[in-house]
Amino acid sequence: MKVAVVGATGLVGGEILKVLAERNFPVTELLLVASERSVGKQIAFKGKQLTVIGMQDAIAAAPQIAIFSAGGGTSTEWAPKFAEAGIVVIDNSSAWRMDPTKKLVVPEINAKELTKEDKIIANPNCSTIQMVVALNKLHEELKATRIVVSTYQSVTGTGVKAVEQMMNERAGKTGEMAYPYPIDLNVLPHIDVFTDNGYTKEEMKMILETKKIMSDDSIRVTATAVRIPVMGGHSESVNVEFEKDFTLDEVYRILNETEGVKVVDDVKNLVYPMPKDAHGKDEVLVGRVRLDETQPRTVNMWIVADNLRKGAATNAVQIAEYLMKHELV
Ligand code: 2RA
Repeated sequence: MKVAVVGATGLVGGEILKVLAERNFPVTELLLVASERSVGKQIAFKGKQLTVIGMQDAIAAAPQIAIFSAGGGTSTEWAPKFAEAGIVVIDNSSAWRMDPTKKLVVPEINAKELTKEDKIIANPNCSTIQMVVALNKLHEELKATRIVVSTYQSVTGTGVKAVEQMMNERAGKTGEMAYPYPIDLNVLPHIDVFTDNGYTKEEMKMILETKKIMSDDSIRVTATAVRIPVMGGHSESVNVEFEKDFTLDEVYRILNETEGVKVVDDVKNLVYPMPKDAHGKDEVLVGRVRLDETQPRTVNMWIVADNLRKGAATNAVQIAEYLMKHELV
């Protein structure tokens, strides 16, 4: 399989290269693609140095799959050009996620909807992916009616500049600011831009993408997205109300049977999911599972995953694996 990674010099791009190598994705030729200012840079893949090329050269080289992680502007402009050339685009940006003509795919949940006609496939937002992986089977069995989520998101979700801001602050150095305020020793209730309803775009992504991936517009979702000075993964406090009655044991049984989930929950021994444990892993870790004692048929849980892995790179590579396995590319 000839594969292009567009945005190869970014944090997610780097993680895609790692995931392709680790999972032994059968890459016959890898094209590393980035904006003009990165063309000519050298990046290692499986022990070989590869040279970064530009967008037009990537199209001319005719890969079968292009995994984009270069921001919404690049995806809006270039994904259709790749698709017109017959290249299947798996896009990590928010550009195509809510387009009704494009599929928004988490392989464990809805890859079966993919067909040969899908030339631009959207990868959901990181904080949405980990939540729906944890909740989808519970929804199938118990029917979720309302989700209240608050996130605690890693600076790696913003990118290299944000990691540098936090590290500079930690070292007492000044440098470029990725956020409007200091992030170290601070918490920002603000991810992505504010929208007219007072929610941020990150919060609206969680609300809208969840319904699309779970194919259920009736689920009521409300979200508060928060940036914290952490690396390694995003954490989420999730309160879910269901239509059907259940016991806590059933919730554990369903979570234990959910593909992609690892239950990490033994509070007597102080065992619960943390970003430092999720870092570098592909599973979504779920713990602190308990009944909401204020109302029936409702549970609280704590969901943690590496936002650069299952939240971005791994999910995209799993989509590519599915396309290949089912001969859709
Ligand atoms: C963030 N969700 O963490 C974004 C990354 N896609 O800011």
